Amino acid sequence: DDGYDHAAVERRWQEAWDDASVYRTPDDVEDPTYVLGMYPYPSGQLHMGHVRNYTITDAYARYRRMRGDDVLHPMGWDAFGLPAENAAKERDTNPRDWTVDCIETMKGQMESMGFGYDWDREITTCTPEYYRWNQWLFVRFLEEGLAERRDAEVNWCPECETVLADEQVEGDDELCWRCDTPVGTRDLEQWFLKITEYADELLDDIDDLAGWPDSVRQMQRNWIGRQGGTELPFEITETPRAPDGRDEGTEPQAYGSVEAFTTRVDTIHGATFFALAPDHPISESLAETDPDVRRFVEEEADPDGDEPNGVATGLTATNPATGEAIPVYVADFVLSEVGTGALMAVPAHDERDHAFAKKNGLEIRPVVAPEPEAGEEPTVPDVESAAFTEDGVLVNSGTYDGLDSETARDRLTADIEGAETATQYRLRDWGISRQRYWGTPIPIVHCEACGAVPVPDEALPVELPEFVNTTGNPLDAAEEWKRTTCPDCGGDAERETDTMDTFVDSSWYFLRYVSPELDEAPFDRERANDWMPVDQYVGGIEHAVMHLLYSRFVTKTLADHEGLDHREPFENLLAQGMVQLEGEKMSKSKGNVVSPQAIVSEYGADTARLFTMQAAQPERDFDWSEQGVQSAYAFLARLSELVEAYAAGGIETTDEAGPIADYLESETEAAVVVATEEYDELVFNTAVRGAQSLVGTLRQYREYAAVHGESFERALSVAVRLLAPVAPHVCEELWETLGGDGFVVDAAWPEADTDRETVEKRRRLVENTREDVRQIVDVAGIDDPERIDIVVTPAWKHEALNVAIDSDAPNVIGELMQRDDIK
Ligand code: ANZ
Ligand code: ZN
Repeated sequence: DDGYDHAAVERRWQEAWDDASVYRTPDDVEDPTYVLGMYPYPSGQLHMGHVRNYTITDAYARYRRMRGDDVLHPMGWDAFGLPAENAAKERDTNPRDWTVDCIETMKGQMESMGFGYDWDREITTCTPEYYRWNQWLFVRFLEEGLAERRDAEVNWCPECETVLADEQVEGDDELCWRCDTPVGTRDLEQWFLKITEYADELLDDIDDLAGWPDSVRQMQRNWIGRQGGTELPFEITETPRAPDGRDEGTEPQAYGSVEAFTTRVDTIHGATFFALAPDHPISESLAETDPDVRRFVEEEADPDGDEPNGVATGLTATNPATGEAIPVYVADFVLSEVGTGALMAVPAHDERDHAFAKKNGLEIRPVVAPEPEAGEEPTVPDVESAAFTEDGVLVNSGTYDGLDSETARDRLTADIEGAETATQYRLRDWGISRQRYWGTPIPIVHCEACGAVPVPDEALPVELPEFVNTTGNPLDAAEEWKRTTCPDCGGDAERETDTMDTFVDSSWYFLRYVSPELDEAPFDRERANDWMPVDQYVGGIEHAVMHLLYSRFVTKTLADHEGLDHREPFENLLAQGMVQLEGEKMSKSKGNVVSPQAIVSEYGADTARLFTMQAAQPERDFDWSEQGVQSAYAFLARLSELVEAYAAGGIETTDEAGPIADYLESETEAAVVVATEEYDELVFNTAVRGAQSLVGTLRQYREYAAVHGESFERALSVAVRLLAPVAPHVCEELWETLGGDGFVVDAAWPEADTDRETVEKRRRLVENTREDVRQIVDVAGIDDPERIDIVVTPAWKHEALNVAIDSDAPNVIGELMQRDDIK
């Protein structure tokens, strides 16, 4: 039994499924189950990560279908993006043709894997039929006040000549994620979607996402980064400085009050200086008259540097708790987009402030001590060499001495005039403008008289012009395309030449699948309300933050404004682990890539699928192993041989039931119970293992004796169905061989009328019995070891016991007779 004709079997059933349209989504939906794998970027090659991702969704979709659900399991292409543009430049073609080619290749590869998609619902984001709705959504965002144009400093990759999202800038060296060039900055007018307006809801609703991995939920929480703190005013005074030649004797001048944000107002008595961001309005106005400040702001400030840098301003701030005048600096570790862009600095309790104070010879005054032992006085910490950053007990803080940090924060916020509790987020608005060709044109017309005017819905889509190979943005070079008239006043105007971040495409694509051809709206509300949320979403952990957060945000806006009844898009999320080789991620640069196509042609898709599901739990990384592939293949070959031998009458059968048939029936039940539970939880490796061991038992039984026809056949039919979600082609073939009704794809999932607990109990009993019988046989010298592995019912043990008694092995018998289950 060293093989089977996998190529013929797979070809045959792929055609038969296709002819019968077995994967069509039903129109009437009673038990909707929406199973979705993250759609791929059409790079042109399906890799092992795809194979694993899509085998998980496919096996689960097949399982749910056999359970009788109405299943939506679609596939599409995340088809815009930089690689297509770069490839087009390299090959002197255009991004569209390159993308279409890649899609064709990958679709063929997916079909060869036997993934059961409803291809009638295929979507491709670079088609005007799709991106039209990105534009439509953008105009809705504008109408709702959720989109805005702002001047913004952006990450700029000089090599790709494009703006990068923060997340596309990698590592401490801040390199471009695509080309590893060091990233710089630029000021540009950019479009933003105001995701920050949903920050609280996005954060709070994470608590309800019980079907998501904790790690992903925590990553989302950290990304949103909500922090409670205090905002409080500091009076700023101009103290004339001698070197400026100004008169030292005059009265200080009031400069106004500046708000600072702090999470540690309990440390306010230790605030020994005040710091402003380089682009704080006060810093900018000082820069006009003070050459030191100007030089710092324009040249020296380096927010990404290892050390905090700053320049004294000659201003002082009044500490509202102590009334003390403290110096004001402009410092590059203060960020204008965090809090208020100004902070009270406490060198004794904050690391950056400490480093800055050391550098500039400023006072380091400890005001919080570690919590003392009960009944003891707090010991003021030594903060000369490092800050003490934890909460503790206040010292050097006047009437607040002895309070714990938390209580002190509440008191001080209440006591300081003008202080208020405040919340601050790490999350920023979503900048979606990209200076790139291969994306959705932002549907805006710039008119000198009317400003930025949205393109009316009737005029959508704004289609991309033909690609031209230039160094900059091809849309800027498309003179004819750019020239247009203003939708408001009819005057001459120019089109916006930026395109959208491709994360816009993927932030709602799961909704397009419910009505992919709809011409009036991005999605059919009723169908979306039926199918959504996605029951099971599967994809890579690299999308744990942005894609999932943007999708959640857009879903919430659609619930608020477009009649969607769901506020969360993905009910259950599985982040699949990596397929590695010798512990390393497969990558072209490491030269350790195993091609799925090679495996499919040598062993078949079923083997590739079985191996990837069997190797580990879906969340775990696992190592590719040729040996593992071969053993998966050998298993499928043995299964085929067994079923075919049985169907061809090559296995001797009897009508007479007996202990072996009983045993087999309960093993079959057990396999159903375990596999069902494990498929429900997407623990495919365990589900498969159960079915495989049932097949092993059947093979032993057949070796041993004439098999009980009815229970043997039922066991075969069960094994084939339990394995069908993972190895669909060969199971379809064997289902036919067994005379099953219709396709196994549509067959009913086998039922069992026992539960897991009973199964486990029985298994333990069987194990004990088997152990006992082994001993008996050993001592009695019964030469029939095969039989032990099969015949392990208590009834048979008695039989074996009798043999043992006959053969006079008193010690073992005596020992065995002590046990309850034998007496
Ligand atoms: C006083 C203080 C004392 C602070 C102390 C911290 C520790 P994290 O660091 O994540 O807790 N901050 C406020 N505005 C800022 C800005 N625009 N740019 C950079 N840093 C800013 O964030 C909160 C702290 O960051 C705030 O609390 C403030 O320093 C600083 F022992 O205020 B703290
Ligand atoms: Zn106009």
